[in-house]
Amino acid sequence: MALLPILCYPDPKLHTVAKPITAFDDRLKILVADMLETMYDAKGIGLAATQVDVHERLIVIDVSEERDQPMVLINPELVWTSPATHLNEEGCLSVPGIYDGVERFDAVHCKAQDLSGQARVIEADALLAVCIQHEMDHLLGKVFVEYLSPLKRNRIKSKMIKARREDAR
Ligand code: K1U
Ligand code: ZN
Repeated sequence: MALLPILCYPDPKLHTVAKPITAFDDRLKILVADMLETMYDAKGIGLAATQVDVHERLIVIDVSEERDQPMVLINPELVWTSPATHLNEEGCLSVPGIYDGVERFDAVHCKAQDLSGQARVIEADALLAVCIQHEMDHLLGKVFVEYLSPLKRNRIKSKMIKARREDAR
């Protein structure tokens, strides 16, 4: 297994639209194992393949307290969204240190395939529903800061660029 480098906003590669996965092979199993290792190491509750520069429709999630309930969602699609929405505080491993509110559906039903290609529907609410929506946005090339005002987004962009420059010194 390997830790994968996570792309940092405003890297333009984060805006790539991911393609569906068609081969449920050993390469996919290794990628999933590496993404889970990377997510746990970074203390995240989710990770989209886009964030590790792989532009395929794959996300991994673990919202359990014990960090022992990994979920693998391949080719996810929302098949139902609740009428109610609410504002959630979100963070992102690609935008370290930034947290802000994003309006999300309270609950979603998400159809996805597992590592063997078997399709199932996950009924999610609370943090899992928020995380699924956040990760599915990554697969569309959307980062949560794009829901914020242009003023906030530009401040975040400048902060990230400055932090990267200082890290490189
Ligand atoms: O996609 C990612 O960058 C992972 C991201 C997922 C996420 C966090 C919060 C709300 C929605 C989606 C993270 O895991 S950031 C880590 C973090 O800040 C966090 C960890 C546990 C609970 C809440 C936030
Ligand atoms: Zn994110």
